[in-house]
Amino acid sequence: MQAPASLPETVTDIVARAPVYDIHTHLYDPAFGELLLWGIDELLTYHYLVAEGFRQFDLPYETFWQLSKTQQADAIWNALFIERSPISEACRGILTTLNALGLDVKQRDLPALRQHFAQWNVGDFTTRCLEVSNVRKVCMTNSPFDDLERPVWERGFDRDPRFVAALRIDPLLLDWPNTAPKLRAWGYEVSADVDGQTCGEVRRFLADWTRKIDAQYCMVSLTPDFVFEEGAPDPVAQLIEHAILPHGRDHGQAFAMMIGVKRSVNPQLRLAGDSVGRGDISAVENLCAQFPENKFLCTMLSRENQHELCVAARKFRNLHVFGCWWFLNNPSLIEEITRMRLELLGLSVTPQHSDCRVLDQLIYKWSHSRGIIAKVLTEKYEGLAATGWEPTRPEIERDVQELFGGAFERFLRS
Ligand code: HDL
Ligand code: ZN
Repeated sequence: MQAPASLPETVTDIVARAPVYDIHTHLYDPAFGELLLWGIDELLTYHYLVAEGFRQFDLPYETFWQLSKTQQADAIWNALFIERSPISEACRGILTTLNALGLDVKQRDLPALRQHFAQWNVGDFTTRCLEVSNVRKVCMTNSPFDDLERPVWERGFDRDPRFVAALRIDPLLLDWPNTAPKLRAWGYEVSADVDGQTCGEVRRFLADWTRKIDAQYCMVSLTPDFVFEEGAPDPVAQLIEHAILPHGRDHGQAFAMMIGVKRSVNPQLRLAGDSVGRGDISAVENLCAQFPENKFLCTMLSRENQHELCVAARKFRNLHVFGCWWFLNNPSLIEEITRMRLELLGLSVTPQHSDCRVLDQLIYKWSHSRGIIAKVLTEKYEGLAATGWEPTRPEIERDVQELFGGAFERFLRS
């Protein structure tokens, strides 16, 4: 008779088996063709590794950018994997992915790795990655302002049900003067000054695209200095108050704010050039308090914002906190933030999203996060057991499903 599994073993097993809804990624339905990135050269040239590579390169930025994708990958492989051990999270992640795909990384043989990926087609590889990572649903980031993406939506395509859409509207909120002419060109009667008609037309634009892509939520990334006061005259506040939020109420659609990005602090790094700044939690509190009929999703990029974001979520049930985003997506910070969230919010939170830009990354980002989330959850269940409250396997399975997308889906339906 086998001894019953220990609590750590039970929690680890349940977390490993629980399918995940990955609620924010930059992946695409395979129907988008080249926009869906995958394979070893895309893994190696992920902007996280570009930033780390430049810390070791002595070549000028432009020299690197003029290299082919393969040459860029070679440079990063040599600098971060061969000439020194790949111990950073982004480097280790590639090795976790390759190992999980059954590849022998100790050979350190990049040409052999390339030969392996060359044998895959995107459809089969998509299924393989979703299976290995145990991800049941991937939410994309879909922008009507992306000139490569928009035509695919306008042409129409048979959707892969494993990929759902989120409506990304950064240019509308962050660059209205240059965005208004685009909406006019698309047939929306908007003007540079944000008046009543303009807000009505922006609502029509949001509704059209919500229907077109079946948007699960509407999202924007915001700089650290983002503030909000009801009635404020600036275009951003006006568009939020008189277009985005009424649209959200009309469609029961949540508004996701990703706050704290300092865009392009080093433009020579291109996509890798963004940084982080502490945001103002009062903007989130004001929106949640002044618009109780709206649903807000929020993740903040600064470690210093995490505790106050948890406290804000305790105050407002129309606020759902998610993810250890970007510069927070590292074991030490995921553990700290997840422990804080479980202690303050219980299971009414979505601890993680992957933010993947390359399909294969699903494997490592979820493998690494599952391990940390299981560790923190075990600690919490052991705390319960110490009081005499014995958590059962079905209860733990139910709880983990909540954390891995169930609470999020319920919040979106609420
Ligand atoms: O704005 C965002 O959605 C960020 O996630 C950026 O895309 C960023 O470049 C990123 O990929 N972070 O992981
Ligand atoms: Zn993102």
